[in-house]
Order: sequence, then structure tokens, then C-alpha cells
Amino acid sequence: MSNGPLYSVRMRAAQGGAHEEGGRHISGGERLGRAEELERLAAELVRKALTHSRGTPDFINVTIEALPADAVQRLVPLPVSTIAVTSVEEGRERAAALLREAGVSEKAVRRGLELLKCSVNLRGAAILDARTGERLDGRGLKGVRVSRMDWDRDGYAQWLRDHPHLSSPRVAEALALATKVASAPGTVAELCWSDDPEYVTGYVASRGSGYVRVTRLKHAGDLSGGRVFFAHGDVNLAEYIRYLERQPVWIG
Ligand code: WAQ
Ligand code: MG
Repeated sequence: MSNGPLYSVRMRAAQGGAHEEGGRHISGGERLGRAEELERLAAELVRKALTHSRGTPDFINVTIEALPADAVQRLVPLPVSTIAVTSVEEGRERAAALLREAGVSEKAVRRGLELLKCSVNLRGAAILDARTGERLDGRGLKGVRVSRMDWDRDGYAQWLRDHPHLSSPRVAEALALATKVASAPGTVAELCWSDDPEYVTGYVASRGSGYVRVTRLKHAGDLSGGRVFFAHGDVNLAEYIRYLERQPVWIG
């Protein structure tokens, strides 16, 4: 790979107008790459938007931005495990137990689960106080979008050799995001399930537990989903959000 500037490539797509005009969120994505990769990365993100199970967007925004040199952090991906469950109820109970083990209070766990059950149009993540369950970010449907992270290409090839059964872009994207989120000192744990109607596997992640996939966290056909970051109550919120949105990170 060349040594020219590193770029952030981001996409967000909506239906019924842009997000800020009330459009419904369809898809988003974030990648990092060098100049010679930008056309391919942008094309992959446009394809992702246009082939999405949540619907066909009439608004697609692709942003490409050079990043300051020498600012990139490198992180080892979280270890991955999978809990197979036979019902959504069992899956949510297992997820709740994992969150409690990571240090999230019972009240905050319930708030987090309720928030994801009720969210059908959340574009980023909601940050909740891991003790009180109170929402800290105040960003509504926009939430906080973790950005400027991607797999190091060789690192991903190596990871795939070790995890051949997990070779989907969806898992790669989710693990990269969860690794960055877990590495932030303010994070206690994360809960996620997709807002895509056909994808029912979600996860709980934390530094202690790693990335724990739970095979059913919602029913097929359900448009609910999103992400909750449970944070320490004394977190410096502005600094925490700046790290999540802006710190460039290579995974792998
Ligand atoms: N930053 C913050 N929140 C995000 C981001 C981001 N970069 N990307 C997505 N979200 C939030 C947003 O609310 C989405 O609606 C929600 O997460 C779901 O995003 O088998 O596919 O991309 O190991 O639909 C996890 C399990 C799949 C993968 C998660 O999420 C596996 C998934 P989606
Ligand atoms: Mg989605």
C-alpha cells in the first residue's frame, strides 16, 4: 500500500429525503484507504446503499476526507465467541447477563434493551450511563456514529484464515466497530443488533468478554435495532465522542 495520505470514506443513505430532512435511515458505512483505493471503496459503499434490505434510498451521501498524518492508532481485534440460542427471549436474557457481568446495572440493561426494541430509525449509537441507564448523548435518532476505523488489509486476511466461518463484510464491520468502542476508556460494554429485517444475530462486547455473538436477538422481519454504548457515569462525554467519531484506527 502506498504511503500517501490516508482518507476516511463514509456513506449514509436514507429514503424520503436526507436524514436531516426527516428521511428514514437505510444504510451507512465507514472505511479507510489510500488514494488509489478511493474509487473502489466509494463504489462498494454506494452498492451497499443500493442493495439494502431496508429499502431503496433516494438520498446517498458519500464523504471522502484526508486525515492528518501519523495520527492512526492500531488495535488488535476483540476475541470472538458465539452463543447459540433457540429463541429471542433466551437471546436477550443471555445478552442481559453478559452486560451485567461487564458491570452494567440491571436498570441500565433494561433501558438498553427497551431502547433497541423501540428503535426502527436510529442512525448511530445511543450512549447510556451504565449505572443509571440515563441517555447521555442527547442526539436523538442521529446518535453517535463511530467512524474512521477499518481493517488493515493484511490483518483482515490473517483474521479470516483464523475465522473462515465468519467471512462476511457484516461481521468484519461489526467487529471493527466493537473493537474501537471497547478500546475507549469510557466504555463499559456495548449491545447491538442489526436494524436489517433479515439479520437476527447480535452481540455484546466489552474488553473483558470480547465480542460475544448471540444468534437471536430479534425476530426475522423486525425493523428494530441499533447500538447502545454503556459508559462510565463520570466519562468526559465530549472527549469520548470525539474519540469514537474522529480517532483514526486500524484493526488487525
Ligand atoms: N456507529 C454507531 N452506530 C452505528 C454504526 C456506527 N458506525 N453503524 C451502525 N450503527 C448502529 C445504527 O443504529 C444501525 O441502525 C445499527 O447500529 C445497526 O447497524 O454476526 O449489521 O449495520 O457477528 O445493521 C452484528 C452481528 C450485526 C454480526 C450488526 O448492524 C455478527 C449490523 P447494522
Ligand atoms: Mg443496518
